Amino acid sequence: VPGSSLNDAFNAADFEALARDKLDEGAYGYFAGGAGDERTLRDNIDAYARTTLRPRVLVDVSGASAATTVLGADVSMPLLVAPVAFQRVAHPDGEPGTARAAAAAGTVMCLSTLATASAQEVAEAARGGPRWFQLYCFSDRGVTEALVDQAVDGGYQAIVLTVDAPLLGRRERDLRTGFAIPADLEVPSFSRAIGGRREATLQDMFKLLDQSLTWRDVEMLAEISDLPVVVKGVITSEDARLAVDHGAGAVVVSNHGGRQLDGVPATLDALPEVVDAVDGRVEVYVDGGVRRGTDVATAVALGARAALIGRPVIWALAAGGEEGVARLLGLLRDEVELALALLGCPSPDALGPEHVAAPNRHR
Ligand code: FNR
Ligand code: LAC
Repeated sequence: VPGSSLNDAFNAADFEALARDKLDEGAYGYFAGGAGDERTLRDNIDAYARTTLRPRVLVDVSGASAATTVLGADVSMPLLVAPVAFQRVAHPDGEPGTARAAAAAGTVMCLSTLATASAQEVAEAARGGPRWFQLYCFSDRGVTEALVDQAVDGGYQAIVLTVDAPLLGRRERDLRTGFAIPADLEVPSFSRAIGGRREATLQDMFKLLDQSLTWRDVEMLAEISDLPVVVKGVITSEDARLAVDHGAGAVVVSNHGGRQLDGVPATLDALPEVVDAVDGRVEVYVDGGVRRGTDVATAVALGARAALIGRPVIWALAAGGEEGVARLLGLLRDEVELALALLGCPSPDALGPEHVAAPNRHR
């Protein structure tokens, strides 16, 4: 029955099924797909399935709460909304809708540089909601600085610098469908960079980005605003140490949802080495393959301060706009709270490596 479908969605996979029916092939392939043979895309999910939980019983969980903090800001749960480009391709509510749903759920929305709404529009749509701005640096420094200024003016609380995409990964689904953003769907950052509007593929947009970024640019970014610079896309201990040494305010263990270098480890498998290397100096977040409250608990147990989710938010947006995202985040918050209670953890801080067992993973 049309209209009732949203209430029939009880988990992230249900929303994907709904979204698949609504989106055309090009859009679905863009959101769902990964790079190359999509090994890493699959492994991000499989890594959670390889992990088992070790609950403790007879712990008083009567006052249990999933609430925590990220970068010192209160959030209702250790689950944040990852930056995902072109959200109006999924639904006209787009990024403002996602931002309102995240704010209502009490969690952070991270806005992509390649959004189909400006940082200002999103800030106005979700006043008071905690939000971060994801940065891709354009070769034209003026454009990049304008983006950072907009983030500062819009009350964004962090700059999330994505470092795993100096070039675009090879996404064969998009090559096959010829996925492109039509000229009537504005990507404000791109319009600014080219001084107008036109139809463009993601590859066209990436050609305008700076491929020469190095760790020095992390320091520069940290200097041009007072916002913490969160480095997104670190999966080795070497880079984790460099990130901290160059002033990163936090790091996100991410392989871009398996969309960049195919063949890299699942992020859950890379998390312990990054957590070890960072050694508590900054917060560590993780994304990729998180689909359940138990996945969030697993990530936090292994040292993540919070996890982020990408695709499920898009499926919910496609299925039901802002309302869909609100329902998804509500379901996930319930799942996280239940997972914590059944693990014998009154709060996320009570989770530790002892709550997780996996082959090759030693306490
Ligand atoms: C992304 N991701 C991403 N990351 C980023 O830093 N800037 C961006 O604009 C985008 N755009 C984007 C589009 C789409 C369609 C997807 C699926 C992903 C990566 C994203 O932030 C995150 O790392 C992954 O999506 C996490 O994996 P899951 O949750 O999708 O499995
Ligand atoms: C993507 C880019 C926009 O993954 O980050 O599609």
